[in-house]
Formats: sequence, C-alpha cells, structure tokens
Amino acid sequence: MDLKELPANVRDDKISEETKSLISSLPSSLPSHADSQGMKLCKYQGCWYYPNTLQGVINFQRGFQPQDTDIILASFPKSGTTWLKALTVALFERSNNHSSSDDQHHPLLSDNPHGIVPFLETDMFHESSSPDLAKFSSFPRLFSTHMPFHTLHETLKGSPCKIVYMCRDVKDTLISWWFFRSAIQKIEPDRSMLESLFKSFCNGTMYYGPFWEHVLSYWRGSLEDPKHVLFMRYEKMKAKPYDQIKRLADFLGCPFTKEEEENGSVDGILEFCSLRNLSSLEVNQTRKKKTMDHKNYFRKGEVGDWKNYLTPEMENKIDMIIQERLQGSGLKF
Ligand code: PAP
Repeated sequence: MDLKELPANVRDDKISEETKSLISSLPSSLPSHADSQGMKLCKYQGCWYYPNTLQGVINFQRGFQPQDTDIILASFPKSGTTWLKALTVALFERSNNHSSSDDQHHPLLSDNPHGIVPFLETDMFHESSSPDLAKFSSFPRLFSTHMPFHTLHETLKGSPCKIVYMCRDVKDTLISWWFFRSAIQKIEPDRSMLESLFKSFCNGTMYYGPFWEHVLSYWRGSLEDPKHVLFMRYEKMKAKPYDQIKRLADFLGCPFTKEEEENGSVDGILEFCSLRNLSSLEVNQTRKKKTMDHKNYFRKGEVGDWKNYLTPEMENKIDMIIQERLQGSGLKF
C-alpha cells in the first residue's frame, strides 16, 4: 500500500537529524527488527517503536510539563483504550452536568474518545517538544499513551498525577490487532497476516512490544504506588462493570454519591459508553481521526474471541511464553 495512506505514527518522515543519529545507535534496521509487515522498528528503553513514534516519545520526554492534577490513560494497543477514555470522559463530565446521552452537548456525541483524550507521543508531541496545550482548559487534563511505564514515569518527575492502565487478555489483544491492521489496510483479515503477527507477538518485536514487558511495567508501577497507578483489567470491566467503574471513579477522585447510585447515574454512564452505543453514534460511524475511520476502533469487544481464530498450537505457545515471562510477578492471564 501507499505509505502515505498509513497512519503518521507508522511512517518515518518526521525524524530530526538528532533522532536519526539516535536511531542508528539503537537495535533496529535488521530484517529481524521489522514488524510483521516488514515495517522498520527500533528499540528504545526496552520498547519497539516505529521511527515517527519514537520521535514523539523523545519530544514528550523533552518537553512535557506535568501538572499535579493530570490524568494519563495508558494501555498496550487494542486493550480497551477507547472504552477507558470514554468512561473517564463521562465520569468527569458529570461535573458539567453532561450526564446522559440525551444531552446534546456531551463531548462524546461530537468527537471520538481518541479526539477528546489525545495520545501524548502520537498526537500531542508527535511533531514538536513544545506543542500548544492551551486547548486543555478543561479540568483535569486527560492524556493517553501506549508508552511503557518507565518511559512515561521518568518524565513525570515525581508529579502526583494519576495513571490508569487497562490490561487485556493477551490472545484477545492479538486478535484485535489483526482485525484492526486489516481494517486500516482495507483488506480482509487473512491467516497469513495472523501468522506473521503471531510470530512478532511471540518474539516481542512488535509496535510497543514486548507485550509482557509492557504489562509488567505497569503492574509493578501499580504495586509500588497504588495511590497514583491503577491497574484495570478489560475482562473485569466486562464481568463487573458497575464495581469497576466505581473503582475507577474512586481512584480518580470523583466517586459516585449515594444519590447518583440510586438515581441510575452509574448505569447511565455504563450504557452510554457501551460498545453498542458508542459505535452507533453518528460521530463514530462516519468520521475520521486523521486518516483513521472512527469506526475502526469498535469491533466485537468480546472476551475469548481468540478461540475462534487461534490454533491449539498457537494458544499453547502464547500461554507458555506468558507464563514464563510473568513468573513470580503475581500477574496472571
Ligand atoms: P486502540 O489501541 O487502537 O486505541 P483499543 O480501544 O485499545 O484500540 O482496543 C480496541 C478493542 O476495544 C476492540 O476489541 P475487539 O477487536 O476485540 O472487538 C474494540 O471492539 C474494543 N472496544 C472499543 N470500544 C469498546 C467499548 N465501549 N466497550 C468494550 N470494548 C470496546
């Protein structure tokens, strides 16, 4: 496909001379350091990035000035980021009295969650280390990232801002990647792409990989500093959404009142942010974020969809790798 059609973070046309020189010193370029489709990746602070994304990470590390009240929503790609963003936006919109989908001014009716909560490295700091953050007049500032914890954390310089991490089952994440990749390339998902993604997933050489390093970084971060790092699981959100959104609201310092619980406000937010509702909104059906159709962020949202696509051999291999890598951490899949 024409590289210009790819999302900007996947391309390599925004690199400063300094970053080019850094990249040349990093593990990169070799055929084994490309992703499943032969796109060049480079490893920085233990994580694989496309060169444009790495530029964004470096810009972020140089230029981000945290505020104590900032909230950063973090995830490995395809782990439920869109859902987490929508829920967080809806939680804070209660204070603006935008509590239901009947309210025409609710921001989720006029923009996709990714438009409201931008990614630090691929939106805000993608082209500059001093982006104009004036549009964040809203309070608190909500940002997102797919960077691992250590890369994010060192830039926060001890700021007490809060980080929420959404973790999803490894095999469902892989399948979601496969469908997403196919959708943005406008091709039918085929087995050969799944097999090469699977290979990249298992050897860790994939965008923002290795997966296990990513989840472990936030898992440890949450154990060390539970007041500032919340570790959430997609499957728990699906199984017990009421309890989990209350947990999220408590952590973010905007707990539900008794009255809100009684008047159905919790259920209202869950329903508003459900995949069924969000994906049916006009803004998500027809509009784009840069080159990306909003509708690509929504698919099935099921737990265990991997069972429809992975062979028993693939399942066993992933289970073995994850078990080995997470051993002793207390984190289980
Ligand atoms: P991103 O990394 O590109 O931001 P992300 O939102 O993390 O993607 O993950 C997309 C997955 O979340 C999709 O899963 P699937 O492919 O297995 O279906 C998508 O369907 C799911 N998703 C999106 N919105 C919601 C939602 N409101 N509730 C539950 N799951 C959702």
